[in-house]
Amino acid sequence: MFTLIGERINATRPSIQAAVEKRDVQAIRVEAIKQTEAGADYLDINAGGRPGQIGRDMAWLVEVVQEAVSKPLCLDSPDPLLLQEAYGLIKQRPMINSISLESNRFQPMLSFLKGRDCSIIGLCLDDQGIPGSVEDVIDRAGALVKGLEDIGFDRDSIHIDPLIQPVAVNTRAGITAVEAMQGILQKFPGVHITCGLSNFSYGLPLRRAINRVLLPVLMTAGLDGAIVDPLDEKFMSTLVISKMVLGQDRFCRQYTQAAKAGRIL
Ligand code: THG
Repeated sequence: MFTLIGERINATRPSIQAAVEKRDVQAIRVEAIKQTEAGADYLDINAGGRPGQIGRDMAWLVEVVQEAVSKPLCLDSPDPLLLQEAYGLIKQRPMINSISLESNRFQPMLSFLKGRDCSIIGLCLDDQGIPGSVEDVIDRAGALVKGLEDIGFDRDSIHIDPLIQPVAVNTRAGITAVEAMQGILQKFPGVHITCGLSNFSYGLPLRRAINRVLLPVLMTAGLDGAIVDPLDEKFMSTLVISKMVLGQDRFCRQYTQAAKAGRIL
């Protein structure tokens, strides 16, 4: 199964930031309901960074979204204390987004995660910053898997994010991601691979056209989840077709349903 994480409730988006500041329940409800209807499996919740407010903002978002829909949440923050507060409010097994290898964050995050019932996104980020080579990405994935397995997580709960680079910055960003994903799955079979797909097209015009081609390329390398905008209808159409092409749609049932409903574009 492909794990679709709806990215829209993110306070780095100005409209969400404004809704959070005004405590505009309706604006957030609409985002939660629309993404759920569009087929999101999880709703990413990122409260942004209002100084001194972020804990309260995150708690408010979690409560408003859970009132509106019954979907598991993907709690998006690097701060274990903030995650701990939000975790105390959740009603369904969440995804924690994310743990990284940065030395001031790795151990505190492991302490928070130990004994909790959740899935977890592991970012291939350490003190050296963004990984340079394919081997770097695979090594970091290995360190994440080891740290998480050591505290009791099974591979099915681990989603590795190799951190896709903008292709406008690095010509080989796409092929590096492909090779890294293949290598991770070869060395650590059973883990999941996810990413924020839109990083790749950063700085280029017509980003959505790029994102929806990148998707099946990466799925062929083993990507089985993504943090994306599920209201992008052409993207969602590409996802349905890609699953069918890659043998993940028995009897072409989902494709046929989507076609009937006018969702193949
Ligand atoms: N990996 C992981 N988590 C992540 C990311 C990642 N969380 C945050 C981010 N990246 C994914 N989420 C978003 C949320 C919103 C937008 C992009 C990524 C977004 N982008 C518009 C744009 O870029 O054009 C902004 C304009 C708008 O307001 O719509 O909205 O990589 N693990």
